[in-house]
Formats: sequence, C-alpha cells, structure tokens
Amino acid sequence: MPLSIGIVGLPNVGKSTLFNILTKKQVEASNYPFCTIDPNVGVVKVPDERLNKIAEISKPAKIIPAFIEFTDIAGLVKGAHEGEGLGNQFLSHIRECDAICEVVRDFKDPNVIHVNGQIDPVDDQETINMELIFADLKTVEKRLEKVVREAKSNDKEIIKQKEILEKIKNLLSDGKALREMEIKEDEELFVKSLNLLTIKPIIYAINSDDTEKESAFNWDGEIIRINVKMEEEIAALPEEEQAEYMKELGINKSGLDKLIATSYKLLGLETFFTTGKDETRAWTIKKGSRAPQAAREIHTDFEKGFIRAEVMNWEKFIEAGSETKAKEMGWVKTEGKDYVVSDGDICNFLINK
Ligand SMILES: Nc1nc2c(ncn2[C@@H]2O[C@H](COP(=O)(O)OP(=O)(O)OP(=O)(O)O)[C@@H](O)[C@H]2O)c(=O)[nH]1
Ligand SMILES: [Mg+2]
Repeated sequence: MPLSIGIVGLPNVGKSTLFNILTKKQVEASNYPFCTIDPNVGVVKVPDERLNKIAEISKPAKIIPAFIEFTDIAGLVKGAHEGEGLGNQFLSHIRECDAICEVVRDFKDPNVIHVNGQIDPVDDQETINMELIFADLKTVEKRLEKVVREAKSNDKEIIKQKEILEKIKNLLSDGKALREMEIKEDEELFVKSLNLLTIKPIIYAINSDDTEKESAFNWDGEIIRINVKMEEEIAALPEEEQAEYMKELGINKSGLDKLIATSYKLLGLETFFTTGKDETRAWTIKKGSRAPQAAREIHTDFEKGFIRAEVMNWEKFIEAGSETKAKEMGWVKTEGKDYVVSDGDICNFLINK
C-alpha cells in the first residue's frame, strides 16, 4: 500500500486545484469554502528520470513507476479542534495520513475569497498549525487523565507513560509541534501509539504567483513555492507541449514534480529497481531496509524465501549498457540477507520457492 500525504490548509487556498493536477482526477474545485466534504484520494506517480534511462537499455514491455498517495482534505478553520466547520471529521482524515502537505496562500486574486479577508501566509500557517496542536493537546490531556488514575497503582510502565504525556503536554502548551521534540528510543512505541497529528512530517507548499520570491519563513518543515494556477495550465496541455511551454515560462522543472519528489523523500522513502524484458519497475522502500524486506515489496513470500540478491547501481548499468557487460566488469555484486539496499540499486532476488 502506498504511503499517503494529506493536503491541508485554510479554505480556498488551492488544495483541490493542486490535488486535481496531482492526480488528474476530477474532484470538485470551486471558489467556495467547504466544497470538499469527503476526502479524495489519488494515487500519484513519482517522477524518476532514472527509470526511463534504465528502460532505454532493457527495452521492457512495461515501465512501472513508484507511487504515493495524496488525499485532498477539506479546508480547516480556526476552531477546527472544537468541531468548527466539520473540523473533527477533517482532523481524523489527517490522522490517517503519513505526512502532511500544508498549502499556504500567497497569491493575490480579488475573485478568490480569503476566509480572513487578507493574504497573510505567516498568520495562515499559524492558524492551521495551532489547530493541529490544539487537537493533539486534547488527545494528550484525555489520555493523561486516564493514566493519572492508573498511576496510583505504581505500575512502572504507567508512571513512565505519565511522564512522557506530561512532557508532550508542556511542549504543545508552548505552541510547538511534536516533531520538534527529541523522542528517546524507549519512548518511541508509546508516542507512536498516541497517533498525534503534529508528529507527522510536514511540507509547506506556498501557493504563490511569484515562485522566485525568497521564502524567509522559519517553519518546521520543507518549504516549496509553487504556482498552482500555472501548474494547472501546464497540466492542461498535451504532454508533448508541456516542456515547450515550461521553457517559454523559463522554468526547467515543474513545481509539481518537485513537490512529489520532496514528499517522497520526506516520508523517508527510497527507490530500488528491477529490470528485464517484461518490465522495468521502481519499488518503494523505507530508508535502511535490508534485502529481504525489499524483496517482500515484490511478493510477501519473497522475504521468507530470500536466498541472495544480485545488486548493481543503476548508473553502472547505464555505463555498461547491458547486464552481461555489467557482470563482466564485476559491477554486479552478490549480497546476503543483511545487505542494506541503497537508493538507486537495481536488484535481482534469488528466491527459494
Ligand atoms: N489566482 C489564483 N487562483 C487560484 C490559485 N490556486 C487556486 N486558485 C483558485 O482558488 C479557488 C479555490 O481553489 P480550491 O482548490 O478549490 O481551494 P481549496 O483549498 O480546495 O478550498 P476548500 O476545499 O474550500 O478548502 C478556485 O477558484 C481556484 O481556481 C492560484 O495559484 N492563483
Ligand atoms: Mg478543496
């Protein structure tokens, strides 16, 4: 299952427009707050130039990219954590995502209403982030009440949980997100189990009519400027014409591709490849995965049946021009079950079936 990124932000900042061009799947995007009520999920191809270069050599019947999932979540407003504007429902959609893409408006357009009546990215970011912090605070306080009651039994584990919860409560009360807290190894499991919103990695997509502008924001995540309207125009063109149009606009890479690639990295994801006559394919793994876990991506049985892997770096494959040649050069290495797969490896797994 692909990992998912929830698109959040104030109403009318361009979330659905961004989602539509991400997925090319039509959901309602109109100049009306709260028009998106159900979350919309779209599976998005992760652009990767390496894949095509590998395929040029293997000439496979099929090319299959890696995927991540984006969810279009309706606009949050001040008070969402108290249920304002269907807030609780939307917050629960965010809870199901692995990371957050927060769209912040920095474009002027008198035809598009801003909920607060003025363009102020700093204020908007704070509004949204405080809602997420308040929502977490509510979760933590509720849990703390329960744990305080149980702590009377002097159970060591419960006492430790109480300490962790108090630490998190203090941080959140200071207006900070949980992603800013250093979490010790022995705290990790419990903290994860709380399923809090502000621990999720975050990427800020500033929807801006000036993508050259420096972003001097001191925010706790990746920041990308993207002109959603312009990306919409690019995406509307036939694929052959897109590059030409981008050249005219003086941009070499679509902001959309940058956003997808950054999101993928933000999730701690890496890519390995398999290639042959049938298909050249990109597979997604968590950074640091060992060969048997990588093999599992292809088929669950492959982890148990793993014997060994033949591995070569994708650039070496291109340089060699064929698998045979790469083998002759000694660039194909045999690796065992402890091998940590690197981003860009081309793998061939030998499996005991
Ligand atoms: N000028 C301009 N208009 C934009 C831009 N991005 C989006 N819009 C317009 O803003 C309006 C709202 O966009 P949506 O994508 O529906 O906004 P949303 O964030 O999904 O809004 P909710 O779902 O109501 O929270 C639409 O009319 C868009 O065409 C932009 O970069 N520039
Ligand atoms: Mg929307």
